[in-house]
Amino acid sequence: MSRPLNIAMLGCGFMGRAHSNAYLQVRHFFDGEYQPVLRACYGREEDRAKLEQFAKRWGYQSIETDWRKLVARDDIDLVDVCAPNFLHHDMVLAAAEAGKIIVCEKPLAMNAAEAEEMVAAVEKAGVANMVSFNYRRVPAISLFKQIIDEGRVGRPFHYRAVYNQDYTIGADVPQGGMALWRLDARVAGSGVTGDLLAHSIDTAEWLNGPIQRVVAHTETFVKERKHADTGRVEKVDIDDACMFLAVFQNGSMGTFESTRYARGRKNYSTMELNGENGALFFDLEDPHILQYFRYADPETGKKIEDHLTGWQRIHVTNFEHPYMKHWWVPGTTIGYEHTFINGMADFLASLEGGPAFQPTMRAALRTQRVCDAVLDSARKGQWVEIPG
Ligand code: SOE
Repeated sequence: MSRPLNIAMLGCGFMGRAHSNAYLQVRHFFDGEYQPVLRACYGREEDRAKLEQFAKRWGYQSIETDWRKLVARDDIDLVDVCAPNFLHHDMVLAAAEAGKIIVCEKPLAMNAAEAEEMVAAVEKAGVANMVSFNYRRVPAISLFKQIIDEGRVGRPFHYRAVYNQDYTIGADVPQGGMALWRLDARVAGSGVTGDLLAHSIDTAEWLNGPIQRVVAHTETFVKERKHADTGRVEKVDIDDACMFLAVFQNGSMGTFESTRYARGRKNYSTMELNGENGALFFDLEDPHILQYFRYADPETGKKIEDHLTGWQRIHVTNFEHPYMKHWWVPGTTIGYEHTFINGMADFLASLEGGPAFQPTMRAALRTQRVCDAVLDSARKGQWVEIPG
């Protein structure tokens, strides 16, 4: 039997589209009781034309230009926060107060202090919640996790993550406004640390456990940019690039690099784990492939290295691979948007009594604490411990 789940979408940009698509598609591919209904979407009064177009394109039944009014509406079950980062805190607090189920885009908040209040609010209200760190739901990254959990990597020594783009190299790229709010620290909280490394940290902690301490260096290559809202040239306060070293609680060492100045790189995210008995490597520019190096048998610990040993490229599209039995036939591929659909399927399943969903806001608070520690370390030029 199908049960309607009435959605309020706060934000109609890139993530508003990705999440709306997930609600529309999820039941075409994953069975379940809850049927998402696109009840209403929110945008600012000054963006009304865009909001109306968004509502029409995705099939929202109504629009609101006051998000507080929308969050409080009785015909809404789930509030999805896809607005720019500075709004996450107030929107989540209001949604929790109204007793709604909450989906929040990453990063959870502008900083850990805000994130703590958000976690306290959703836990006090007892509302189900998820943070959309969508890359956990790339089948090859889920398989990365499965192979670790199967004990095939053994004692981990090194974890290496990169997340590079190149779209802000031009000094004439403005900061702020609808498209480029990620360059405005007052709206985004931070630069690549909160926007890109938050993804790398979330997957790193999921795959390799908690990070204990970090030491970081950040750089802002273009110091002033025209602001799209004010028209004035203003100081740039975000980190354009960030590199940090990490020590994980399991004793392994990590390196993380992120920049929006890596000419040629559009959304280049890689991760590698080197363990005693094996290694794994993933590259988002080759998203269906997981590379696996098998050195020893996990059962016997016996070395299996011989003249055939080498990196294995697993094409993660078979029915036995994570999520893939819901999609097409083996060998055919899925894309970026499917990571949001896979995530929504897991979240809806958790609401229906299935496995608990991760990451919740509590889990995302850890990522936020690591981001804060990275930025703090870069300011101080010294190692910083992660609290909690
Ligand atoms: C930034 O360009 C961005 O859109 C991030 O905000 C997303 O989280 C990332 O997945 C793709 O890049």
